[in-house]
Amino acid sequence: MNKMELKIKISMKRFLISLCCIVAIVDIAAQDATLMKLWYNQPASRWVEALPVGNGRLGAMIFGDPSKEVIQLNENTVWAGQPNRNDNPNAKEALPEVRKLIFEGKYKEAQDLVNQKIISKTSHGMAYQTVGNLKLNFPGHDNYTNYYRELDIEKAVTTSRYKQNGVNFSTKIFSSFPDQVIIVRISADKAGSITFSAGMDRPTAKDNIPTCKVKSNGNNELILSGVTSDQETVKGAVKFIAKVKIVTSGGTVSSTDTVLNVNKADMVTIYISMATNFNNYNDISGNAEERVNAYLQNALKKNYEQILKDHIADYQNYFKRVSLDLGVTDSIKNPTDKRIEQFAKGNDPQLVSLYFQFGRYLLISSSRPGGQPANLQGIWNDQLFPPWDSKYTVNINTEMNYWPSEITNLTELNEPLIQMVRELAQTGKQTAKDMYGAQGWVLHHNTDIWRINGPIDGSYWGMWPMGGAWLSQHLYGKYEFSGDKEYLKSVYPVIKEAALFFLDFLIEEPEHKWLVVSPSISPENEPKGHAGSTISAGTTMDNQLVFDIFSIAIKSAEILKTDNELVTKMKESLKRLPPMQIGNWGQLQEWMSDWDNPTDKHRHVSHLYGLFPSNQISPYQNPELFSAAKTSLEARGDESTGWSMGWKVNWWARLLDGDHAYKLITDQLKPAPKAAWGGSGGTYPNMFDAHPPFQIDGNFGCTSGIAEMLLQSQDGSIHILPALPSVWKNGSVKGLKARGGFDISFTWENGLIQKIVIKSNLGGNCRIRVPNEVVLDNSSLLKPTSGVNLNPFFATVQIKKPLIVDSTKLNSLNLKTTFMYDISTKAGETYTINCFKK
Ligand code: FUC
Repeated sequence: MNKMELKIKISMKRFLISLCCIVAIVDIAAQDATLMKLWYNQPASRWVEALPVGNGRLGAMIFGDPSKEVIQLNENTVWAGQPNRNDNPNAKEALPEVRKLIFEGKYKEAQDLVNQKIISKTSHGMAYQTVGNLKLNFPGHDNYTNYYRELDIEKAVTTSRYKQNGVNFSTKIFSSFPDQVIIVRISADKAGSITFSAGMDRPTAKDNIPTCKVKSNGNNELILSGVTSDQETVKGAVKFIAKVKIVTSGGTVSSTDTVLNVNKADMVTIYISMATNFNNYNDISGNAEERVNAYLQNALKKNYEQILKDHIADYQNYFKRVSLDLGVTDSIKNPTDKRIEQFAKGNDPQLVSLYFQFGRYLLISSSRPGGQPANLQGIWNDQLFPPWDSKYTVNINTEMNYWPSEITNLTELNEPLIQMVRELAQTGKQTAKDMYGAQGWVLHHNTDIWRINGPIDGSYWGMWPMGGAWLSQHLYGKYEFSGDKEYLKSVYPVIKEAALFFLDFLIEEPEHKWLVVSPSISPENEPKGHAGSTISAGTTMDNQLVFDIFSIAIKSAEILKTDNELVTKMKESLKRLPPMQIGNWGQLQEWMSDWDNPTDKHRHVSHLYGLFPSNQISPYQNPELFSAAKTSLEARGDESTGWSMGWKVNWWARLLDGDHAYKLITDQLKPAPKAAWGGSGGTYPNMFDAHPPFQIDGNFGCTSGIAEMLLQSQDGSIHILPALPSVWKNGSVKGLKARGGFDISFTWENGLIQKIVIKSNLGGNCRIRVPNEVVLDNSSLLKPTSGVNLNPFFATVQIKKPLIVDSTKLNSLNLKTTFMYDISTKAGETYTINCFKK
C-alpha cells in the first residue's frame, strides 16, 4: 500500500498514551476512505483469499491474478432441483406414539420412530450452485512487480494492479445493483498493451460429466448456459445463462468456438450478465435468455463511468449511514492478512471497525429487495454441492445473518428475508396440516429456495418444529425499530399463523401439567446420559420461542385492534408454559429436566436465545436468570465454530461484560485453520468467517455483537455503552438505530460518554441509560429518572418467576452503576446532549 493511501488525519487533540502504545484517534467526520479497505500484496491463491463483490443477485469472487485471472460467478437463483415439497405424510399417525415414548423417558425409541415416520423421505433440501468462472489469460504476465489488490468497502469496488514490462495494469470490478451486471474494467498506462484471452468453465459432475455449454457468438460475446443438478429425488430444472460481452477501445477482438481473444487494446470493459428461468419458489417458467439479454442491452447503453457512479451512489446510500471509530494505530500499514495474523497481539482497534463495516458490506452485497435472502454463504459459492448445500439453516444461521440489519441501519435489506418468511408461511401451512393435523404454519430446521418445510437430516438434528416461531421474530423486530403500523399489518397474518400452529401443537406434559412442544430438540445438543439421542419435550429454547411468538402475536393484534378472542386464548396458553429453571450448578437449564453437563462445550447454546436475540433475561428485571445464563455461558467456553463465537459476542454484550465480548472478537479474528474442515472457527485472509468451512453467519453475528457492545435497546431504555471493553477507551459511532425509532450517534472518552446525538423519528419518551452521571446543557428537556417508562417500545418483558433448585448457589452480579434520563422528544427532531462529568 502506498503512502498516499495511508494519509490518515490524526486529530492531535485526541491521542492517548496507553500502556505500551500510542493510539491515534481519527476524527469521525474525517474517517479516511483508505481505512475501509481490505488489501493484499499478492493475488489470491485460494477461494477464501479471493475478494467478494455482489449486488444481492449477482456475486463474484475475484482472485486478482495478473496472468490467470479468475472471476468466479454466482446468481442467487441457481439452485439444484425445482419446485418440490418434502413433508412426510406418515408423521400424523406416528405423533401420539412419539410423544408417549418421550413422556415415558424412552428417548432412543422416540428418536428411531421419528427417523422412520417423521423425517422426510423425499429430499433434504437442494443445493445452491455456482454459475461457473470467467477466466482471463494474459500471456507473459508472470513476472510482475509492484503488485497490489484491494476491496474498497466504501465504494464496493475491487482493484488489482501490477507492473509488467514497464507497463502499469489495473483491473477494477464491481457488481451493480442499478444496472444488474458485473463490470470488469481493465486499463494500462501504455496504449495497445492489453492482450488476453477469455474463456468460461464450470465444475464438472461426477465422472467428469460437463455441467454447462460454453460458446462464443461472433459478437464479442461468450455464453455459458446450463441446467442445475438433480438432487435426491428431485430433477434439476433451473436454466441459467451467463453472458459476457467484451468492449474494447483500440485493438481487436477475435473468437474461436469457446474463447474470445483481445489483442493490443488500450482499455477493456467486460459486461457480465446472468439470469435464470426462476420466477418464484413455485414457478420456473421465466425466460433466462430474454432476461440475460435485457440486462446486458440496458447496461451497454450506459458508459462505464456512469455505471460506476450510479453503483457507488446506490451502495453508499446504505453503507454511509453508519460510521465507527475505535481508534487507528500503525497496524493499518500492514496488509489485511497480516493484520488478522497479528490481531491477538493487540493494538489494532481499527481491524474491529473494518470487520464491523465488512459485515455491513456483505449484507448490502448479498441481500437486496427483490432477491433471495443471504444463505449460509451469502451469495458466494464456487461449488455444485457446497457444505450443507449452502441453503438456509434456521436453527440459528439464517437468523444470525440478519441480526445486524436493524441496529446497523440497513432495514431495507430485510426484505428478502421477510419475503421468504411470507412464502414459508404459505408452504408451511400445508406441512402443519399434513404432518401434524395442526392449523397455522410450521418450518423445521432448514429450508431452501423451494421453501421446503419438512424435517431433514435425521431426528438428531432435524426434529425441531420451531423455525417459524424464530423467523417470525424478525418480522416484528422491524416494526419495533420503525413503528410502521402499515408494515405490521402486512406481516401480521404470518405472525398470527405461526402462533396458531403452537396453539394446536402444544401438549400438556404429565409431571407439571405445563404446555410444551413435543417432539423437539435443543438444537443439535445431546443431554447428559442420553446416549445418541437429542429428542425431548419442553426444551428451554422452545419455551422461550413459544413465549415470544405468542407475545408478539398478542402485541401485534392489540396494536392493530383485531382478533380479541385469539388474544385471550394465547394469553391463557402463555400462563401454562414452563418457567425457566435454574439447575444444580447454578446454570440456566437447557432442558425441562436438569440434564446439563458442566463440561459440555457444544457450539449451540440454544437456551440462551432468551438472553440474545430475545430479551427474556435481563440484569435489571430478573437478575437470577441473568446470573444463571452467565454461569451456563462460562461453562460452555469461548472457542468454537465461527457462528458460535459470533453469537457469544452478542451474549457477553448482553451480559454487560465488554472485556469478555472483546475476547470473543479476538478469537473470531484469529486466522482460520488452513484445512477446509475441522478445528475451531476464525477468519480467512479475505475476512470471511470460518465455521470452518466458510459460513457467512459468523461475519454477521460478530458485526451485530460489536453493535450490541455499544448500544442496546431491548431492556426498558436505550443503553449506551453497555459493554465497552477496556481497550476501546475512546471512540465514536454514528447512525446506529434503537427500538422506538431513534437514530443514535455518540462519542466517548476514557470510557465515559461525551456527546450524544439522538434523532427521534416517532417522538415519545426517549429513556437513555448511560455509564456516567452527566450534567446536560439542555436540561429543560431532560430529567433523571427511574420510574415507569411511558414509551411502549421500551416495555420490558414480563416472564414467569424462574424455578430454582434449592441447593443451588447463584453467582453474584456486580453490575456497574448506570444513570437513566428521560428526554421528551418530538418526531423529526434531533437532540444533542453534551455531557460533562460532574
Ligand atoms: C447447523 C450447525 C452447524 C452448521 C450448520 C450449517 O446445523 O450446527 O454447525 O453451521 O448448521
